[in-house]
Amino acid sequence: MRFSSLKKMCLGALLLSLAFTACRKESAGSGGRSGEAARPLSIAVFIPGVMSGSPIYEMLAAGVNRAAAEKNAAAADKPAVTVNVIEGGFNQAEWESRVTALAASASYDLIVSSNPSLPAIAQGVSAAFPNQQFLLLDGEIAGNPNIYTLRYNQREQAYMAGHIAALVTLERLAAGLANEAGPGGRRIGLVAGQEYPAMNGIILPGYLEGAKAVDSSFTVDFRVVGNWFDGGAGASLAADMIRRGVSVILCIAGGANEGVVQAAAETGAKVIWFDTNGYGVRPGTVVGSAVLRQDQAAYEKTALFLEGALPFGAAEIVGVADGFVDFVEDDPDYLAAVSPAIREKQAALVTRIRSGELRMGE
Ligand code: RBF
Repeated sequence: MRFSSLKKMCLGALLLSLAFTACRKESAGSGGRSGEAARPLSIAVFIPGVMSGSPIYEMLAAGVNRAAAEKNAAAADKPAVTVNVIEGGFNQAEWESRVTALAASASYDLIVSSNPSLPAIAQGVSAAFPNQQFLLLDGEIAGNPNIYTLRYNQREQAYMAGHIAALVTLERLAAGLANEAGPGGRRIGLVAGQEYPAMNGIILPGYLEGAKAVDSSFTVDFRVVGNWFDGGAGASLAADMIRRGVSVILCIAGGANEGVVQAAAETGAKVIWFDTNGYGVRPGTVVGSAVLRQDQAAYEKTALFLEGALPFGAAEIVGVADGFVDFVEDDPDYLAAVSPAIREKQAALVTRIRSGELRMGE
């Protein structure tokens, strides 16, 4: 008697979970469905690292949350969308199993993430969980009907950074505030968290190209922290560069950027910020901000998903002309830190890129 009722309960639970799974499958990507007793859509934001110190991830979560909040505000009584932000931590070897677990849970209509290494991970997970859909920024893969990607023209972003770094360096040399970086010329610095194809193949060459547009003798002192959090390592790499005559450094090292800024501030050297407006991080020390509108991209693409209109299978690339990459020129700390002569030259460059007169494929 007890056994058979247990069996019934198990059967009931099984049927329930099957019905639940079927419902989930049907609703995926159909944010516009006319729901009777519809459950909310659920979105997981997977952060490959931690949010703190990495604005590219903070912008990701902010954009998804904004799209969800707008959808919920428009919904009659109960939430239409729920968002869970999950930090994957700095052990990159764990990311694939973390994403697999999210897909295996069948709890999320959409997994959102941002990182050049995520498309390959999602591709593998997608083969095992073909109902799972992904929205991935800062990465690229085309042709998987469950994966949409958007990446930025980071050659433009890095070019603008190199251009201002070179202008500031030349002015400092002329004013006797810096020494030649060594025989053979002028040098600017770049501190990266790690080496990866977009860094070595797009960002570093774009940065050098932007500097060479100012003066063809420029070279780049390129240093790698080895992780995205060690401020002490960032500081010692920057201090070593500065000792060798570099006086402007671009930092793309997440939480380690703090150390680069510290070392620069102590010696009077300057920093170029990447991804977000960083002038306020250390006014007077940060003299350029080449930004991504990742918050806007995350917002727009999540909203499209919620309307059932995200073009899965597509891989978009957006740049300055599309409004997703830019150089911040109107911040009071930029106006205070950088001379009018430099601002004018930088503005002329940015205008040429915005208008499409200067185009660069990445
Ligand atoms: N950028 C960050 O700001 N923080 C990070 O924790 C971070 N982790 C990364 C991990 C990997 C495996 C790769 C390939 C890139 C990472 N980036 C990180 C760099 C990021 O994708 C982007 O290139 C930079 O933010 C410049 O836009």
